[in-house]
Amino acid sequence: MLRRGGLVLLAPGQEIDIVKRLFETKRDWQKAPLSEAAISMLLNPMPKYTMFGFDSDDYSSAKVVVLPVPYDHATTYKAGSRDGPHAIIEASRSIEPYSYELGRKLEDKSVYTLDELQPDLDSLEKMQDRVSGEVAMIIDDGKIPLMLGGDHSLTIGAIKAFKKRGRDISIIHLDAHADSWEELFGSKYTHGSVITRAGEMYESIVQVGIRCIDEESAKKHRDRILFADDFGKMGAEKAAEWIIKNTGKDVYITIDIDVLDPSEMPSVGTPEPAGLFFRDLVSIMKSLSKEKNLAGMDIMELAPIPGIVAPNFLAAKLAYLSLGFFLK
Ligand SMILES: [Mn+2]
Repeated sequence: MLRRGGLVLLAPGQEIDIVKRLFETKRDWQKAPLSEAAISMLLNPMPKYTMFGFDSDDYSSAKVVVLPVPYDHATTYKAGSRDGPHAIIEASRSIEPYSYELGRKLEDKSVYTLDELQPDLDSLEKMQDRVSGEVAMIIDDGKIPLMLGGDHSLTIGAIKAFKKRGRDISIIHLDAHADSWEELFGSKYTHGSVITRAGEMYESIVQVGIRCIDEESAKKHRDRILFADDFGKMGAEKAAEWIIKNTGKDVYITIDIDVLDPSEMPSVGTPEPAGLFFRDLVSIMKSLSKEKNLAGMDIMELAPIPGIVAPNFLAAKLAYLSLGFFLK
């Protein structure tokens, strides 16, 4: 039996044997004819429930550790990103392992998926500390954390871990929103203050795809921002050159998935028109991977819409290609 992508390829006739065997094990009252869909499910069992369906239990060989965080208590408008990690992992299991863009497939043993991180409901800050603890362990083990959110406030926790460990990183922030409120709705730790908190830890920050910002930050931080319309005029390649020039060697890439245009990415809690596209992000990742070391990464704020799976596949594919470029 050959496994390719999410499918099991059977030798001719083999499927009939399997269905027959399954049928024979049933009791009489269960011997109703199987529907085509049921047969297809029996013949094509899904790969393991891990990122990309990778079949490896070996943490030590992993270069990347996926940390799913189903938490959206710091959301300020429409909640739902607590379902993001599950939707991304679920979709990622059906990605074709060979990528023509990478010219290869990612190795199963290079990516290890942790269990979902349980929420701490006491406070946003406590939850961020919990994330920080997990991420610190991953970086202590010399591995690259890939956090799947969850709302963007969790990124504060991840960056805190790098700071605690004294790591010298630049932050590349891709988002529709500048997230630069000092505080929002009485809290310094919501998803609207991520970059303000990050800025207290690291000076080197660039923000790309922004199209929603408060007046003070727009003036104060103009030099570190590529607004979405700047990006549109420059194109992805020039934009990547700008990012490369304005950041250090080791980068933490935080992606609020609402950086994408809502026509391509409707599954977000706070959509903004006139965004970037998937191709732009892939192009940026490819360029960055030639010049930078990936210290860590996150993909945040995917709030799946029931029945609309394309955005979930987009997020999963973005993770696959990004890791592929950087792991080389
Ligand atoms: Mn955003």
